[in-house]
Amino acid sequence: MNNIPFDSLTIASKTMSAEAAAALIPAGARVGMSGFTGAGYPKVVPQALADRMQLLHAAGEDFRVGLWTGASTAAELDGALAKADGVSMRLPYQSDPTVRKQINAGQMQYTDIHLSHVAQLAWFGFLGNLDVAVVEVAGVTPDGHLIPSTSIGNNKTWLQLADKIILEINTLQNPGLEGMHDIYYGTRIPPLRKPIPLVHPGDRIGQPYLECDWDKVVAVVYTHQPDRNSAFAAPDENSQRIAGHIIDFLSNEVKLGHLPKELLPLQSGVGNIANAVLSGLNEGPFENMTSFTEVLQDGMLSMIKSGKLAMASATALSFSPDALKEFNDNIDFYSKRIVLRPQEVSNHPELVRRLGVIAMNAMIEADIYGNVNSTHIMGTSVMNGIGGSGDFARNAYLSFFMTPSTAKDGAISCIVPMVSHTDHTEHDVEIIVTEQGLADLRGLSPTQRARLIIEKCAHPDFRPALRDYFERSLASKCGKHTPHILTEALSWHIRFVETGSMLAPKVLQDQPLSEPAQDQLMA
Ligand code: 0RQ
Repeated sequence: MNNIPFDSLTIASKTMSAEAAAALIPAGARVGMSGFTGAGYPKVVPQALADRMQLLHAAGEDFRVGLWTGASTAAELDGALAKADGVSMRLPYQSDPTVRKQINAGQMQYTDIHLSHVAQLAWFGFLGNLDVAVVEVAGVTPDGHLIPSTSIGNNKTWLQLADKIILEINTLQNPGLEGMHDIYYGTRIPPLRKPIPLVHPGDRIGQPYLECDWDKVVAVVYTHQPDRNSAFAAPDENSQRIAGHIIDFLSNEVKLGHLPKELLPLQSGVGNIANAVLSGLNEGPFENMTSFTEVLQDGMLSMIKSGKLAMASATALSFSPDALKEFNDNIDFYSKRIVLRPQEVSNHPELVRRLGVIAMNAMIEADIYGNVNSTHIMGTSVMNGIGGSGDFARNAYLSFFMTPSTAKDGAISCIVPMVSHTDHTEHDVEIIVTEQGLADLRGLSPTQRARLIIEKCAHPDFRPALRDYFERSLASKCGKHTPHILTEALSWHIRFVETGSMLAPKVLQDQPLSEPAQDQLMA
């Protein structure tokens, strides 16, 4: 319930321009903004804040803020504030080119956190006080409750914890969004935690509206602007092959009785490969599927349309312009089949484990033992962040990681002797897929994994060198459980940094597999 009486004059009395609202954010503030994968982020206050920062910087004043969000936002938020050199620290997931550049230049501190952990860390008090929340909503009910927008992310937490609230009411968002959200207010911090009572992706365990203490609302700004809505590339051949391997594998798991015929709830990461896998599933043999994921992209929308996906749970809707039109034109149909939740629920390890989610995430590279790097280029420069991949991978029923076998026109092998940064350890990675094939690592020891990953997933240009590295490691004096030649383990990355290619100057010729290796593969 709201803490103070709300009437029709409340909003009017607090309505102002973006510039006036931005002026209420002090230098050095920690600001929690809405936004998740380019959906539901504030559109005008961040730009006005960036303009103000630039003026103050020109006058010699230091003005930066700490920026917390749900996940990535868009040029009007992350981009604008980074271009104004206005962000001292950023958390969690981001994907903006200017932000990435500043982080990698050491000009912005970046704290990359599992997306399900962000709200609880804020509640524990580990991140410090939250000074201001800037949250986009689709509307306000007559009694002062907030109708969430196209993403929920951490909005519930930001609204509860912040000292001051600035609301952007985006009148372009479809009024039909009302009722699609499920805001659960039952999370507590230890020792008061109770089980989250969700046992099916479509369960509603909360309320459709965000609560708001209007006493804390210092500004309301009206906007009428679209979300980021980037288009997806049509699935390329590699993505289609990756999708094909996954679908064959899942079909076989159904035959083996490891999965029900409608599978288990799907989680799909962001990007073109993930979208291609969903397109493949839409054409594939499975019916009546469900999803328990964080971002609902075009692929899942098509699956809902075709009837293949009966119910989807997420925290954000991140559509291309075409998919957005389809969604808006048929919102009554989709709103019965989609539930949007706070990210602490959409990504909750307890629920991922209980529901038995099938997690499918993209990666940058994996090593021969199955450790996965999702975030760093050549070990030092961050790409985006871990996002929700760890929330799902560790707790999933099946955990897939997928990538083309090479990057940068074949100069980089995405299967390497040792990953240059580890986000998901071998213990959280069950199935690795490239266009070359699929390595099912369940129950295997590190050396068994290495043989399988090299033979099934590595590109033929790099396979001989990987075999050579592995066999020499095994023959060396090192431990035989996870053999490495430590002085060589990162030499592929070093070679790329120095020469622009991971390929050895003299590419090893493809050699036939040794007999023990063949036996292992056949087992
Ligand atoms: O570089 O942009 O210069 O062309 O990395 O690679 O192949 O376009 O793949 O867009 O699907 O992103 C892992 C980054 C994949 C993403 C990652 C280069 C490559 C290209 C991008 P260019 P692609 P995608 C749910 C789950 C972590 C978060 C996550 C990601 C660029 O999926 O951020 O999973 N995941 N969240 O050329 C050097 C390699 C490379 C490489 C690719 N081995 N070495 N460069 N690239 N492999 C969503 C959320 O949590 C919100």
